[in-house]
Amino acid sequence: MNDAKKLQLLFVSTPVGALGSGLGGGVELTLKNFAEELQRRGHEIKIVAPVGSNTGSIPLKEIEGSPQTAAQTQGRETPIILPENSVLEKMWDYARTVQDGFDLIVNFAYDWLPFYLTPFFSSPIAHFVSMGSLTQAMDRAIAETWSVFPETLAFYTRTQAETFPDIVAPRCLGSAIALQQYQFCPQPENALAWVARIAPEKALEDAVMAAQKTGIPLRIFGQIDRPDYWQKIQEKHADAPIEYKGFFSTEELQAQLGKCRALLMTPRWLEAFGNVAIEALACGVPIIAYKRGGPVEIVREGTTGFLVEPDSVEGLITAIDRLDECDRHACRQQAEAEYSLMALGDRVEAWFYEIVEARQTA
Ligand code: HBI
Repeated sequence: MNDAKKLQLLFVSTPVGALGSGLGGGVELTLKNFAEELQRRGHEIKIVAPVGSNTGSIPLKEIEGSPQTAAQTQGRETPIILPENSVLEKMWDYARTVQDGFDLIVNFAYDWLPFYLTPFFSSPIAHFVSMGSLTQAMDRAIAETWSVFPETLAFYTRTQAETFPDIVAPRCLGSAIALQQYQFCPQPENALAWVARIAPEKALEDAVMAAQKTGIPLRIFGQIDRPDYWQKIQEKHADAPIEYKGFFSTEELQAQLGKCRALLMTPRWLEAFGNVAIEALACGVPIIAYKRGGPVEIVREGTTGFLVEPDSVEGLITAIDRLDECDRHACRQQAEAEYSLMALGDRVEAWFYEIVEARQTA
């Protein structure tokens, strides 16, 4: 097949909220990155997303309806649930009616319905899986799609893909950021950074304890998702050198993050990727992260950061003491080499061509 063929692509968004609302977490940035980079390469993209979405210059079909409950809030044995007047159902009904006009439909939902529908569509469907294993019903839907159409699945990282049963040699796309929006900062101030939604699964208290023990101030960035949890941390560690900065735009965040000596990543759950890690690298900031999930594949031990025993505050402290071994230029260089939109675009384009080609020769 001629790789120069320009594709007509229909992107079907996550059903948990409108694009641009932040409710869709990291996958919102991923969808935007895919769309902008592929459009730049001459492919034609249309996005189907819940009403209220914002996709800039990319054509958008907005769909009304009730959102899907976030999968990470449900237990492993939760059955498949669709609300009345489901936006997921209506987005896929729209996709069905327009499918003949597209070479490929791309699913960004971590939900059962699009996996189930795959063999019923005449156009091929690519699935981008945005989280690790959470429920048995989704594990099965993903495994069954894998067994029939393995080329249609892609993940962020190997560590994430390995949480699913029966997935062997998965396609992993990683992630990317618009590097020109991040400025390299060669000389930091004496401060550490922590960037995430403030919620128990992100374990801010571990970073706070590390700041307290080392005496190095911790600057905290992110939406206060759980005010009760944040309140408790402040009460319990009243004398810790911490400062809450706020939830910032990329422009402001990168300016502040760049001035820090390191980014601490302390999640208790398995982070599928962790976009803040590559934002830090782009600013020249090394990463100190628990050795689980996406950061395991990002951090270059001793050069662009350290991976420490999960849930060990002592491990964080030891790594902080060794920060001088890291090289801020190497951080920026790693971001440029591995996490540019260009590099991501090459991987995504190769994936899409492979699916379209497999369908044509089938
Ligand atoms: N939950 N049910 C469901 N469907 C999604 O597409 C979904 C989700 N939870 C989170 C999520 N997507 C995104 O925030 C990812 O970035 C993690």
